[in-house]
Amino acid sequence: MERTFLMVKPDGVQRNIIGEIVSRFEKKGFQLVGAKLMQVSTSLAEQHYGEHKEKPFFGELVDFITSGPVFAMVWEGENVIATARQMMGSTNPIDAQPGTIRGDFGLTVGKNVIHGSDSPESAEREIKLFFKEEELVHYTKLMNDWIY
Ligand code: RTP
Ligand code: MG
Repeated sequence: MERTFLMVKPDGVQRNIIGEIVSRFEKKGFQLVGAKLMQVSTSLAEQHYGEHKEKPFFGELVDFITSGPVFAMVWEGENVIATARQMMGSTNPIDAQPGTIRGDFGLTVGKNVIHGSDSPESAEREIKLFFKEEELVHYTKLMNDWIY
């Protein structure tokens, strides 16, 4: 079963929409296998967003993601990586469709509420960066028989 790393960014935590966001993925049928409220350090932020190191917005991005607590999560399910990206909507909320998380809650590209892994490689890398193996829970839900 595929896994992805999702994170409610500091703006989402401050705006009290952790529950709303978790609820969307639960209702879709995905399974939460790990979660924690945490403060991201500068070093973790720089590693997490390493692919953007040369971009002009890198400094702002690191400052923003370390500006307050985030809610880090690992979710499991068939095609969860691509589906979660669809549910998040486009990076810039101007382009994000209504019904997506960024389309419904975001206004600016800098404060766009949620992060999600963009490929199986990023998912594996980001899960390892944020979670220890023992923080992830293996369990079966009987409800899954009605989903798959
Ligand atoms: P994320 O990594 O946070 O899930 O977002 P994403 O894949 O949709 O977008 P990505 O290209 O990876 O960019 C990472 C974050 O950088 C900020 N950004 N700012 N000022 C700008 O032009 C600009 N472009 C990107 C966004 O907050 C984006 O989520
Ligand atoms: Mg990205």
